Amino acid sequence: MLDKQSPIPIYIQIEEQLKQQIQQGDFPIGTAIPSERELTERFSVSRMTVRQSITNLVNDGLLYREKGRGTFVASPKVEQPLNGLTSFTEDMLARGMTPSNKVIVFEVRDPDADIAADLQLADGDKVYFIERIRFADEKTMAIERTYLPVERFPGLHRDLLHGSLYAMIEEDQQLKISHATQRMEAGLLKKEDAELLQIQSPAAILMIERISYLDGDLPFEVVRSTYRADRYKFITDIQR
Ligand code: 16G
Repeated sequence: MLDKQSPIPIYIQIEEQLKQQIQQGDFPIGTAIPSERELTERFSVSRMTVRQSITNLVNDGLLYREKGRGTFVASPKVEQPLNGLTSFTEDMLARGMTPSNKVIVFEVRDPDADIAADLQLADGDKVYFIERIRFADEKTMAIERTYLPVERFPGLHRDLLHGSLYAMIEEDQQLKISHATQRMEAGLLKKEDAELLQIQSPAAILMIERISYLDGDLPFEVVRSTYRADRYKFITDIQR
């Protein structure tokens, strides 16, 4: 099964074979792959070699490890287009997944200078700070930290945020969301966020900051999101 004469390193050949088996459905989503010991015997290679192949597949998000339990086949990543201004709820529903949220923090605060500038606030204006964990089919996907101007949404309370923020703005408040600017960068999961997302650190994340505007160029939210890199793939259509 392995070609020991090939210039392709053995651990990569094993990785490719396991990948193929995952893609063919030989190991269905959520099931354990054979143990390191079994794979070592099957391929007649060292445990180090097998471990390297598995680590690569874990890093690519095809497998995940659970301490003391084994290595399992991960669900395929969510493919998230970056060119539409959609909400988390809309995105998950469009994929046939069930979105849910957990509001961790809801409070009124004095904004930092950068948030105040992005939201074009006047001196003394306050913001709601909302920290939510976002789930799809009960699995953690992202943490969103949202800042909204209190003045634009008087009377907002925690219970309204168990559903969609955008639906609340557009349907309840009858406001028109028009456009947004996003910045994205790679990062490593912080310890406190690992607990919220119920995953082990170190893990790769994608940090997205979105400033969104209502009709008339009025900024209404700054959102700093931490997306699980093992659950997301971002896509854009580009033209020339
Ligand atoms: C998305 C947006 C976020 C927005 C949220 C509303 C990104 C990076 N972020 O997650 O800015 O606040 O959707 O979702 O796409 P909701 O209407 O489901 O609460």
